[in-house]
Amino acid sequence: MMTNADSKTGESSQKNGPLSIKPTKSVRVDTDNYGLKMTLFQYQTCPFCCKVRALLDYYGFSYDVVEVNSVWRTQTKWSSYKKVPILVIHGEKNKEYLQLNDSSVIMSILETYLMDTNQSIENLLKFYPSIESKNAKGKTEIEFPNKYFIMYQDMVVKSTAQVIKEERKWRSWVDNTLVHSLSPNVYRTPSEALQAFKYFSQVGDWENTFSAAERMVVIYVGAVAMYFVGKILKKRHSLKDDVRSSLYDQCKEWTAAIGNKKPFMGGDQPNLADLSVYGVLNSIEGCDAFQDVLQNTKIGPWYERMKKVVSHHGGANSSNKQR
Ligand SMILES: N[C@@H](CCC(=O)N[C@@H](CS)C(=O)NCC(=O)O)C(=O)O
Repeated sequence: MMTNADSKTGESSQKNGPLSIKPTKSVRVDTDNYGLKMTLFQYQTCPFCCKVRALLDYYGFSYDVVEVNSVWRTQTKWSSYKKVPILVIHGEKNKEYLQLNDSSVIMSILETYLMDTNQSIENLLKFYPSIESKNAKGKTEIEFPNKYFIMYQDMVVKSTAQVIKEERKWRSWVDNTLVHSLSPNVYRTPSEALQAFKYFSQVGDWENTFSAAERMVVIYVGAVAMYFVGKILKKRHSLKDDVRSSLYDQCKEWTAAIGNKKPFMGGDQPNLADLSVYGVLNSIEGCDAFQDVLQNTKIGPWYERMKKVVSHHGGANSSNKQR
């Protein structure tokens, strides 16, 4: 077993480390007084990265973004962890930087931090060890067993155990169920797959990430490949033949769980489950599948509420947030 923090020891001295990479974009929020300097290494339309951005924007954090080239991944060569999102926190205490891996770990650490912003992120990172194992095909897999846990330590907790469990349950449902419906849906037909890739190219600023020729190859080859991958994933995750109805069922399950007595799963304000579902659906907002979801389920009003509260930094000034 290694810890999330240990995995970074020694890498901070590398020449081409994360701090040497020029951000693609800077998000600045005037009211941000959290005092963290952060860079998100991401793909714009990766659902896991969208979850993290939903949280950062909701709480009104300022942060830089490095858009990673999904083919060459040059921007994450410095990291032994090969997935995105990666959140780099600059200059915490003795370390040049801290590396936070995995969307759910990042969300849990920041949520824990917000309960008392005097806590050091370096210490919080120790609560989220990673475990490496080999899967049946011999590929290394990394798991973070505590990723859905907020570390309450000696804080006063107002929420009931039931509410806390529900939040964890739905966060896990997002990563293990909802997310698996995306690819089979957005790549359902060759033309939808092409439309999805064109949308990803547009919002992911691929004009600046790839040369014109590379972009064409990525879009057309990617669309064909993902059309077939979508079919494999549909089988693997036991989706219905009509993959749309699996996605509709999941959205209906989510809105039914919220009920009609409160605006968000978290009550008057979104919790990490709301932010996770929103982030994942936000990643496909420009695809036909998302428009179909709006037309065939009642998730629209909740989604619009989320969009508003996230884009207006509804959770800003949450230092010393009580949970
Ligand atoms: N459990 C991870 C999953 C992240 C993930 O799978 N990211 C994809 C992009 S959507 C990735 O980086 N894939 C590259 C790879 O698997 O090598 C999280 O929640 O952050």
